[in-house]
Parts: sequence; C-alpha cells; structure tokens
Amino acid sequence: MKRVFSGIQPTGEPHLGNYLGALRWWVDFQRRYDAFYCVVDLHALTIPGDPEELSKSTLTMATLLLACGLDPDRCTLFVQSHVHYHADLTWLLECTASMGELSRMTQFKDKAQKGGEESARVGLFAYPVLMAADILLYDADLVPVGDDQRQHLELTRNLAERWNARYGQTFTVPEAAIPPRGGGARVMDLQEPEHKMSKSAISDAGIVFLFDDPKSIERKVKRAVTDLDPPGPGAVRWDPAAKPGVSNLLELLAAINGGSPEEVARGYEGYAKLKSDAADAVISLVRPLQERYRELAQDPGAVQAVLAAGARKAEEVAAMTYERARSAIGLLGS
Ligand code: AQP
Repeated sequence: MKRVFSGIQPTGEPHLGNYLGALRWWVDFQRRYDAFYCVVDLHALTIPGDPEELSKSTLTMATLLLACGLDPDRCTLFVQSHVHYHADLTWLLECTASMGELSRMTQFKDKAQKGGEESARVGLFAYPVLMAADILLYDADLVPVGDDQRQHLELTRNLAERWNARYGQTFTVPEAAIPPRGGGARVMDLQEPEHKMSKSAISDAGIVFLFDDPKSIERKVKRAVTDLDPPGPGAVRWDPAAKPGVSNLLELLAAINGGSPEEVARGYEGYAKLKSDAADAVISLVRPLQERYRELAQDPGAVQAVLAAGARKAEEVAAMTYERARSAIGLLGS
C-alpha cells in the first residue's frame, strides 16, 4: 500500500484554505493509503510566538484534526517534536542542501519581508529542509498539500534524488498530491483575492477560520471583494486573472458542493446571490466540525493518548529511515 505523509503548523487558527487545500484530502487518503499525519510544532518556532500558546495550540490542532475526521484506527497522528528523528535528519539534509536553492524559496521571501529579512530567523530560512526531513523519514509516496507547497515539495524531491545519487539509495522520492483545479488547491483571501488565505495575514477580515461563528462567516463572505462589473450574463464567471474575487467565491462553492467553478458560475448573474450561497455552503461545512470539536475538547487526555500512540508508531518507522541515512552518509553507529 502506498504511504502518505502530511503536516500542519499549529500557528494561529486553521482556516478554510487549510481545510479545502489539505485537511479534507487527509481524511479521504487515510481510507486508501498508509497515512502519517503530523502537527508540525517545530515549524511553528520559525516565527515569533508565545511558548504557552504553542503547546495549547498544538493540542487544539490535534483535536481539530480528529474533529475533521482523522481516525486513529486508520492513520497515525502525532506531534513532530515527539519524534526526535525529524530534527536529526534535518541536520544531515542541511549538510547537502545549498544556500542558493533555499534562497529561491518564495515562501521565505514573503514571510521574511513581513518582519524584515535581517531579523528573520535562520529556522525560517531552513524550514523547507525540515519539511523535507518530515516527508522523507516516512518513505512517503504521496504528500497531500495545497498549491502553495509545490515549491517545497520540488525541493524535497531534489534533496532526495541528490542524496540517493551521492550516497546510495536511501529515500523514497515523493510526489505532491495537490487538489485538482477548482478543488480548493489555493483558496484566496476574501479581501485581497490576489493573495492566498493565510493564518499569518495582517488582517483577519478576509480569512474564514474553521472556528468562526455563522454570523462572522456570513459577514466576511458578504463583504468579500468582487469587482465593479454590473450584474448580468457573464458578470459571474471563472476568470482568476480578470476577476480574482468572483473566481475565488466560485472555487469555494465548487470545492464544497462539487462541480467545476465554470459549472457553478452558470447559475448566477449577480454577486449578492453568489455571496449568500457561498456563505451558506461554508456555514454548513464548518458546523459539524465545530460540534465534533466541542465534544472531543471535553477530554484532552484522550487526544493526548492518541498522540502518544501515534508518536510510538511514527518513531518505529522514522528510526529505520534515519539509521539508513546515518549509515549512508558515513556517521559511526553507536
Ligand atoms: N490558502 C490556502 N489554500 C489551499 N491550501 C492551503 N494551505 C495553506 N493555505 C492554503 C495548505 O494547508 C496545509 C497546512 O498549512 P500550514 O499551516 O502548515 O502552513 P502554510 O501553508 O504556511 O499555511 P498558512 O495558513 O499560510 O499558515 P502561515 O500563515 O502560518 O504560514 C498545507 O498543505 C498548505 O498547503
């Protein structure tokens, strides 16, 4: 059976982009593949944050993943820092990666720009190598991620291929499993539809969080930026370059209710109905997740037990891969 790995950072609240671009595919993939999923808390250290908040949000994220439908009997769910091989393998990979290839990562450039490149953390620069270690440790064939991670996946593949060529066959070279076009691969910010919806955006106004109440969802979707075209035939159409806001709403509806964004567009002539249908679809999507989350959050001990069992299972697999890598690169065994 093919192996799948993916992770999510416990920074900030998860949003609709995380769900449509990644989490719902995780739920689907656990039924078909040997799936390893991880709350990547070490990645969260790459930007400033409150230590107390980090441990809380790690547990919150794990609880939410279970609420979304991850089933501990079908997948291995764990916290990245509970398996020390992630950090160990990162160092070995960092000693094969070049400054040049990491400098080309656009996510580093975007995030570093927000706080100033001089004060950006070294960990933020090296983050894609940690992500490569996460994936390669589990011999993953497939990595379900949103479109924004495409470049990091390419780097992972390059690092694995280079290592295998230099030190002998050690790693499985993974493929990205990015949602199909119109399937939520890149959900855009409702206020700035040229930018992806992101937890670390400066304003929350264009982000639908999975914990938002129906009123906030309705307000955010109804205030979504569209354009000034008058209503009528052709005003509502799938055209991400000319009509990014309208296209984003169509993509949301298509990703949630099915069909392609072009098909969805055929039912509309004006923006008000499009927005109210999109708001209803999002509210119906998040309501059961929120209910399930509230139930699971009553028993944090049970969630911790799932994570502890997951870490034990993950560690067994990670230890074997690390051992192969350690020996291939010439480190003396203990
Ligand atoms: N807007 C998006 N549309 C589709 N997929 C998305 N993902 C993130 N944003 C979108 C996917 O969600 C998964 C988990 O992402 P992450 O939290 O680990 O990191 P990220 O990609 O950096 O997500 P954010 O929200 O932008 O967080 P910050 O602002 O903290 O960096 C990934 O598979 C990602 O592709």
